Amino acid sequence: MFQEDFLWGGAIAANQCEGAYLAGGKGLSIADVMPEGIAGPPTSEPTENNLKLVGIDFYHRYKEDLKLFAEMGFKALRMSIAWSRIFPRGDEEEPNEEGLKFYDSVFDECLKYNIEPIVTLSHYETPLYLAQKYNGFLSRETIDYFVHYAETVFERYKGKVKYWLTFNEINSILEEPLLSGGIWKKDVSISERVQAVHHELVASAMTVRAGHRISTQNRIGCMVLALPVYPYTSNPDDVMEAMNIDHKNYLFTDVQVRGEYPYYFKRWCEEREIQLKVQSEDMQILLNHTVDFISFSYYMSICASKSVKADGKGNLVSGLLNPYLKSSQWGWQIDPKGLRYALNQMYDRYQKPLLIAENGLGAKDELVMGKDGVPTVEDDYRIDYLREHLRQVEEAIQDGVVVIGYTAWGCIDLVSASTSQLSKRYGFIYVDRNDDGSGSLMRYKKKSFEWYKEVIAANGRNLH
Ligand code: BGP
Repeated sequence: MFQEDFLWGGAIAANQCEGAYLAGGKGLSIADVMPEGIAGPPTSEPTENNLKLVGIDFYHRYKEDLKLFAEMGFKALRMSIAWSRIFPRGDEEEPNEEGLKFYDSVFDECLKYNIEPIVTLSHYETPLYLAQKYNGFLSRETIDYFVHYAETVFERYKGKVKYWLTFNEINSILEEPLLSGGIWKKDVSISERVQAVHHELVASAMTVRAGHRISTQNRIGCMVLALPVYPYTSNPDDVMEAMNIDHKNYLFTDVQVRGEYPYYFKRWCEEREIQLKVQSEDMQILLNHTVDFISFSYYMSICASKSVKADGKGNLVSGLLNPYLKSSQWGWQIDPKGLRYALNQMYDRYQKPLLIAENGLGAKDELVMGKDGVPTVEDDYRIDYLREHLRQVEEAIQDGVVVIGYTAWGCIDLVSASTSQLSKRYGFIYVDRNDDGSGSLMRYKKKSFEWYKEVIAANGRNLH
């Protein structure tokens, strides 16, 4: 049984939906110069083939979109603030009032429908200036710029927003230093990546401190990319390999939730000749300002082997294909039970409330004429995916795990983070925009729209 105040909703990120990349005094962010997502190199300036520059024009159409979310009965909307709308370069003292006003209007509109905003402070959209001038979180200075930004929005939206997430998928920084850490330089060594990790973790803890100081109502969570890792075979070498990958991921939540680097971190660094630069107060800050809840994205699991090379594709990380699972059109392996497993693993380790901040199926959709003469998409495959995952959430709740919400990723079609395509659609709402940038930007309800609306209305009681 889902708790009565379960936060049913959807999730989006500013850089993937807002567009209007220069409107209202916004500065450039790294997303504005990554036309191929992580599939290709960044460009020196925004280029026309970058779909994120227009996105789905949420900046101008948020009222229409929020109305549709409200019609589905959303209790929550996970969204991000584009840091570069508030601080166009990232290192200014004074915020950009127009940027602040925009989010005032978005939050007011959410609250009008009793939709609780859950706000990510940094979702793959570091201001470009900070990336180029400071190499993002590789520099210690960026900690202060980030905390100043966080304090500014905590003050401004006090009373409107109480759920906050610090860094989206913080553990992806080891694989994607530009996307996740705003590190502009090429060839980022493992030592530099880990140094940036430390800076993000300290920034996250300082943000928790600031958030709690500014309002006792604030509930501040971390956000990680959850990735159950199964040993490929029962060979103990494969089991150890799976454990090592787990350790690399748990490193982040261990610090953010427990407040200290885990016992295995010292050896891990020594083996890689990493010498972390830590300031005297850092460890105390990490210890004293842990998060209130844990959120994570879940799309897939992977298999790990010591001897066989990875052959799968995946959400920023890839492993070996699991012969027992099917894959999405983008090669991500579909594993609903892995979500129950992830929830249990996480709860077992931390006993903190969990929020599923992202989950969904990226698929090619075909717009067809509906019975009522309005175009729609018959996305039964998406309904099946979501139903199976939600059944497993329910199982985890029966297991005793405390789950506070589920925000389906890309509740309205938006630009993909990894490939920057629009044809990789996740939404309950179809947006008429294509990979070549053509399209009317009109919104159409898919079949899954009605389905999700019924799930929310029944508080998940109709999933079986
Ligand atoms: C996560 C990101 C999201 C989102 C999602 C789906 O990694 O936090 O921003 O995009 O994955 O990935 P993609 O858009 O690459 O299909």
